[in-house]
Amino acid sequence: MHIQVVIIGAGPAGLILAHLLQQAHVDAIVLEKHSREHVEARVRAGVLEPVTVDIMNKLDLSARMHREGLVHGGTNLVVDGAMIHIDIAGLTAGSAIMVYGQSEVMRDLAEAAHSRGLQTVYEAQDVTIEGLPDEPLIRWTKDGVTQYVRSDFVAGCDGFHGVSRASIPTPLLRLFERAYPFGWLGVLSDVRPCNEELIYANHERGFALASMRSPARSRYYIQCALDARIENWPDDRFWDEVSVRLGEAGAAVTRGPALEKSITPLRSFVCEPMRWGHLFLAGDAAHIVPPAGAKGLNLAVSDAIYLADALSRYYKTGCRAGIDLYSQRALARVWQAERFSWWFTRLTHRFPDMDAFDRKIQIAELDYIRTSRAAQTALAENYVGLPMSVN
Ligand code: RFL
Ligand code: PHB
Repeated sequence: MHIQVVIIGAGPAGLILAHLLQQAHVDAIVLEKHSREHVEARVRAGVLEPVTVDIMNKLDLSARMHREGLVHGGTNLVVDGAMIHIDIAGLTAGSAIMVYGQSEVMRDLAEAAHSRGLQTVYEAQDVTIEGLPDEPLIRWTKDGVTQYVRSDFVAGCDGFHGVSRASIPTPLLRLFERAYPFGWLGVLSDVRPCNEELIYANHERGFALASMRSPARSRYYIQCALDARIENWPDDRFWDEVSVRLGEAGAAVTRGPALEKSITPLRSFVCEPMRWGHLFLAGDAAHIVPPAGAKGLNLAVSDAIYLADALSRYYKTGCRAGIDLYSQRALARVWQAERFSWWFTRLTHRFPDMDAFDRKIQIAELDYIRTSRAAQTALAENYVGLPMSVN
């Protein structure tokens, strides 16, 4: 069997790419290690940039998002209890973020993949890529039967731990990495959010984030030690801590049982280049950002847009320019998001080695943001996502 494009991974990058390729009449198959239920059950990102919303519109996949998602024209910072409102819409000529969970995005993408006849194989085990860099041969096992396909191209959309990046010889890659000395402990609960918009709080005891999924479902995070264990964080301890760190908004926190509780380590990571011959990397397979900037899912989507554009141009006109430029175009946006996420993490978190001087500098920067429209504009512009390059 031969197919134009094999996509490994049915996360946001893989499924957005599959839908875009279908629109461009490019043949593709998606191979996903886990079941569809597993992929949709993962509680991850919650904030969509306008670029992501636009592509869901363009794919005619946005009806439920517009019905159930929450449009926020602002966000908030809290420093030692006092709130700073960032008027995103006012500072960016009307841009807004869409609060809509990654699980909902995945459900919309997977349902449409099914109804539109996209070839998707869930529970594809032991995927391997041979014949790289130029003549990919992809094997996998499904229900005990080994299958294989030859393809023109492979899109590695299989996340940080996938096989795609691991198939590239290490001497050909440059890896850039920063590990942070803390993690995030997240709780999802069916309680009313404590505020209409998100709140990012910098507190002496560490960072906290108040987010939401709907008017009846909240998502909270607190910075925790790298060796923190879920069993040491019973619900009451979590609610006490989040209420303290959120300052004045903390009083409005409604407590409830945790539907989900998880710990995520934080890291910044970029792999260059994002292409080796006929293999492309997209999304978490090529880069990771700490979640404070809400950029992970959105970067996965912008990579998929660049890659779909490159491949559809190639199949339509034979022009390889998009393919040759893919890594460079994607990395330009990736590094902007890396910078913003790193900066926002440094601004809002308590680092274990921080001394009194570092703390004063953090507070001075937050004070500057409180009083400077220019500083607020820089934050708002990056938070809603920088425009995609079109060349
Ligand atoms: P994904 O979503 O990880 O999807 C990759 C898919 O590939 C599959 N896979 C394989 N399939 C076949 N063969 C293999 N060998 C495979 N290996 C892996 C996986 O099962 C999976 O379905 O990557 P993608 O598409 O690049 O999307 C990236 C986003 O999901 C990610 O950036 C964000 O969710 C990051 N992230 C967060 N981002 C935010 O903006 N806000 C958040 O609050 C937030 N929380 C998170 C997160 C990521 C997390 N993990 C573990 C990566 C919380 C967690 C726990
Ligand atoms: C979330 O709702 O899960 C969320 C929101 C904003 C972030 C990170 C996570 O920056």
